[in-house]
Amino acid sequence: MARTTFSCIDAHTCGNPVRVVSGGAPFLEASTMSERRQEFMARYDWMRTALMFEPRGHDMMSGSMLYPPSDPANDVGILYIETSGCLPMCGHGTIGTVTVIIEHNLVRPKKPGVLRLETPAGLVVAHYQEHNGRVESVRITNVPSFLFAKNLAVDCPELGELRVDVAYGGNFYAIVEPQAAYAGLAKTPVGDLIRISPKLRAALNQRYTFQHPTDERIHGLSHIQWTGAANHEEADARNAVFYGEKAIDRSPCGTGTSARLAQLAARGVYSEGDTFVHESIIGSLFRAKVEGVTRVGDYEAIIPSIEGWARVTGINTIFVDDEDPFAHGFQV
Ligand code: PYC
Repeated sequence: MARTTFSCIDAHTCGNPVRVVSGGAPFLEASTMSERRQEFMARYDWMRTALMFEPRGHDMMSGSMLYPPSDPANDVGILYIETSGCLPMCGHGTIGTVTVIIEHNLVRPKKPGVLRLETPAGLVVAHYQEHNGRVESVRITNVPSFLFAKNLAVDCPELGELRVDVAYGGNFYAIVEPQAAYAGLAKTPVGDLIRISPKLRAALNQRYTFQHPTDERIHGLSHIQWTGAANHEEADARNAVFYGEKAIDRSPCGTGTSARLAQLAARGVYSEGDTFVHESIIGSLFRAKVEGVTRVGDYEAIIPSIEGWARVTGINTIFVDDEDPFAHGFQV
């Protein structure tokens, strides 16, 4: 019998799961996290499906693996694993991973309170607040984020014609705002969003091309962000991000919040120094800020920061047994 063992520390960031693989990640020959992501997807994707899909995971499962940084000025490299694949960047995943790293001493930061993280999408710097061995909050300065396309028309199954903007915040997001065919989050059952989102994503990817202007490895629309008015008194807006095949992010979504802030900044609603509080489908909050402005290729971009919290839920030793017919997981 051949059995592969993974040591994992499970956590959640504002409600969404983060499974940090602290032992058992494969050795990757490539040196940058962007190249390692390609190598992992080509050679070891079974590890992702085994750890993320049922019966060891579930529809919302998301996690990370840790690698040495390619630049000695940085602290650690992060590979994101998720039900949908290996994301270039994941905000809730980063906040959870930083919390686990610090609370469980997985990496010694070069500078206390700061972790410089190499992600497949680029450098992300995390500042964390620690008290009595517990990380109370994490603020990440994300990769440059920008509005990619405005007012795209799409024939959305079940809803009819929709207009969406597409923005990049580490992944490409279609941002669906209330309009004639979509009444907003408060009036749309979550089950409808889960059923409609993959069809909308497929329709958009079929009709349009989404290519990062300076990184040929980042392409394709992966997420749908449904927006609506805030419920929480401290929030400016509420959102529900769909990813994978059936998942609605329980957190306010870090890369989605970055994309939304980039869209609103491009409209002139927010500018450098402004803050934006984003609420999730379960009422948890991320606090975002426009830290600066820059350019990505021909696009005007913002540098967003996202602040949130995570809690460790347990330590999990996971076996993947060759004789298990569901060794590599399944989805229904
Ligand atoms: O927080 O960036 C995020 C994220 C992406 C997918 C799920 N969460």
